[in-house]
Amino acid sequence: MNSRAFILLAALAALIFGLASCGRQDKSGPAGPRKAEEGGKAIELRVYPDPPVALRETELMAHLSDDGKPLKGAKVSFDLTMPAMYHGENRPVAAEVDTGIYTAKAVMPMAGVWLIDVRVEQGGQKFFQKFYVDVKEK
Ligand SMILES: [Cu+2]
Repeated sequence: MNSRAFILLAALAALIFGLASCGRQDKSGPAGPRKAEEGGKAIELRVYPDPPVALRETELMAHLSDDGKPLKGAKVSFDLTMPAMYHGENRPVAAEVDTGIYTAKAVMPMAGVWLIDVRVEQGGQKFFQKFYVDVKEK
């Protein structure tokens, strides 16, 4: 085999290997759901798609429960920030789409680590949970 053919073969092998490793990464599956509980009040955050993609619409969904029962009629909002830098206010307000399930659409303008603070208010009580979400490059 001459050297030119060898280089071509090596490049082809690298390409195939690269595609194969991308395929494996894609099968790693969703990162969520994320759940935290305090004083019987549980907040589970799901994001669609998971992981979210920068500059694309993401659906945020909070499943709320109190002592294991779905938490109805709460005011829920999400506060989206990037710990590394300031991106301005990004606080979509959620609507209750089913008992204890609240959703809002959001756009995160940059890939990287975002902090999603799920804020809940019900019957004069306020509570929250913060979740880290890794946003992918477009
Ligand atoms: Cu940023």
